[in-house]
Amino acid sequence: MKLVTCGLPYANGKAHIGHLRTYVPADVYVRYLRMLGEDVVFVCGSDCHGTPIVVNAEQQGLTPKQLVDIYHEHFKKIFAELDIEFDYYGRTDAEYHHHRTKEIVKRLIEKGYVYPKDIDLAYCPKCERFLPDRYVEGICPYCGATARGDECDQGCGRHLEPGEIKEPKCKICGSKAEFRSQKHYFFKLTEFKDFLEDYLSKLRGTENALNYAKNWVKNLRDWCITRNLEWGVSFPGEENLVVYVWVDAPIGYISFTEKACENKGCDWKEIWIHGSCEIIHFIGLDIVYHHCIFWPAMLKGADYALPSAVVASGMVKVEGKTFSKSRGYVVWVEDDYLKAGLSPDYLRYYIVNYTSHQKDLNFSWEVFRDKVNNEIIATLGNFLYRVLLFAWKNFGEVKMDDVDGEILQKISEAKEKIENAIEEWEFKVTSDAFMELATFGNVYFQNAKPWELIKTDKEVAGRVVASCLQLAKALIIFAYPVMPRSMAKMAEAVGLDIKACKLEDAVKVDEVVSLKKPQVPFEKIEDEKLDELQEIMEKRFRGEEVGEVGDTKEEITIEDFQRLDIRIGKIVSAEKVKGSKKLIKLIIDIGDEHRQIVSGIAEDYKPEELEGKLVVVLANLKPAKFMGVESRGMILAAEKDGKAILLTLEKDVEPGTRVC
Ligand code: B3M
Ligand code: ZN
Repeated sequence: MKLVTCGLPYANGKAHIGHLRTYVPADVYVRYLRMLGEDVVFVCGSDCHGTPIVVNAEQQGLTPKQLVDIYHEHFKKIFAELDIEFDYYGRTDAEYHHHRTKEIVKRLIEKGYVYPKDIDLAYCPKCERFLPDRYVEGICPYCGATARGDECDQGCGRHLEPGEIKEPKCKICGSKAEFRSQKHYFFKLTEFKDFLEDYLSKLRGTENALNYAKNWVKNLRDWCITRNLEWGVSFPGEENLVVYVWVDAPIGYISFTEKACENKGCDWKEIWIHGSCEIIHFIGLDIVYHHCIFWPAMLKGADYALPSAVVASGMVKVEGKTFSKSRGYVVWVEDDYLKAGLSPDYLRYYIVNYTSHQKDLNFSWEVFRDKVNNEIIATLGNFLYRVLLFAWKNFGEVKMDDVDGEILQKISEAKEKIENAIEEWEFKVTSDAFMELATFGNVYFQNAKPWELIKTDKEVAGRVVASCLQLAKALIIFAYPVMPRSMAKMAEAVGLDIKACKLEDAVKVDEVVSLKKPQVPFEKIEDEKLDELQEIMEKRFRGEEVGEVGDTKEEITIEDFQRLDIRIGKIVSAEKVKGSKKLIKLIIDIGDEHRQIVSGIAEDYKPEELEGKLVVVLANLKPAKFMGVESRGMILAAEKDGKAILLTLEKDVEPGTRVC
């Protein structure tokens, strides 16, 4: 058995093509492994903790849980639409995950690998709180660049330990932070130096990951594993601390395996305790340190099994520019791609086929157009459709007793290429192998001219068709892991149960093949659509607002609408929430009661402007807490240039009046 995992996306924003760089190849890999007869468990899940999520939630006027719910569902949907099929897709804020994390941390404590130490941490006197990680901004002590609390993201890229940052400033209120001493807990990473050196000399995976890791292991420091936050897995024995997100996130690989095994009826301990399976991590190149240094040391310290391979994908560029959401060098999976109605298979093929898994991938619509038109449609699609249509029309059933030896030879060669490439995580080589086979098929069909032969000698034509059908079957099998949706469609036409197929079925010759009318394998993309997508991308580069392709919400019924309790309320009092730039606490008269509602409008309205105003209130929204302040309901506003404009009334009415 093998376990394959993917780095956990933060449930903190929408999926973009940079995410897919890891997930698509991992899914392709798992599908190939299964076609090689391997038993595979494939897991991933949302990374729900960490300061970016807490900060972001606060800025959007949501609780961390609410924010995480939104993006967890988003990622699940994206993965389903791209046919990335995990055996289990979990979330790290789930009870079972907290349980496993605490168990492991307790074990590390018991075994003497964790010690307390007083350190000087950034503290905001105005907000009266310690400032973990992204709550603080300052100067990198190593290179002098502007950095955030846990990482020098704009300079040397180093991981920063709490207390290291110079000239700290509070990210929430902007005031100058001071240093105050506080007790935190450290993991004795330095004790694992010899172990790690030996481990890394045996670890398999892509060269990019292994080379970096071998360099870093020379310079280890103990690692602070606690943070001052409320959101996260609480640190055993310390009520006010949670474990650092990079302690609990990789433990998700274990807790999600437990869940996957529950469903599949296998034993997770075989994988994670007894070490009788291979564990293969697919990650992005930016998180090699965490996976090759912190993680194996933690596992070793807690007596868990160790990963066998770390496979790191290269980074993603957009039109040759370094990926950057803030600069607009980004392609959103849902808004830009799926909503344009494009087949998931095109993007899967692009990601796998553009370059070696380890190298940087460049996304451009121009290359996309070329790959879809010339490779997917004109080469693979053309061969499959021509052969299957011709065979169905002229034969219906084809006797396979005389398949050309040259064809079988070519199929075997391609199969071998694919098998070797899978071993090396070189998915470009696998996809090139089936595309070359399709090119060969087109030439073969064209030269043999069965459409002429059939007029003079149906038997000879039948042999050509049988050979081409064998080749078509092989192509469907070989291409299925990369383009599952289209190949499943093609498999139906030749009566293949594709889900049960193994790679070796490509060289097995059946007695007869009965054909059904084939569907067109791939839809052509209109030039206008690609031009539109190109235009959206360029607009975003220029920093202009971009409407989504097909930006409308689904229809609802009047009953759906009637479930909303919307009424008029009168603001009785308003005050700013302590320690927040955006939040205001309102007491609103909604007829039968005075409601407390927290709203993110403090940058657009002063409290004194609000008192006495009539507003529109959604009264039956689930209660939530913002920065510890309870909110029961929401007031409605329009948004213009990032500013809130409150909805109010044309004539005065009594508070509590229904909106219908
Ligand atoms: N949530 C996402 C990243 O840094 C982070 C990965 C966790 S993997 C255990 O790419
Ligand atoms: Zn502050």
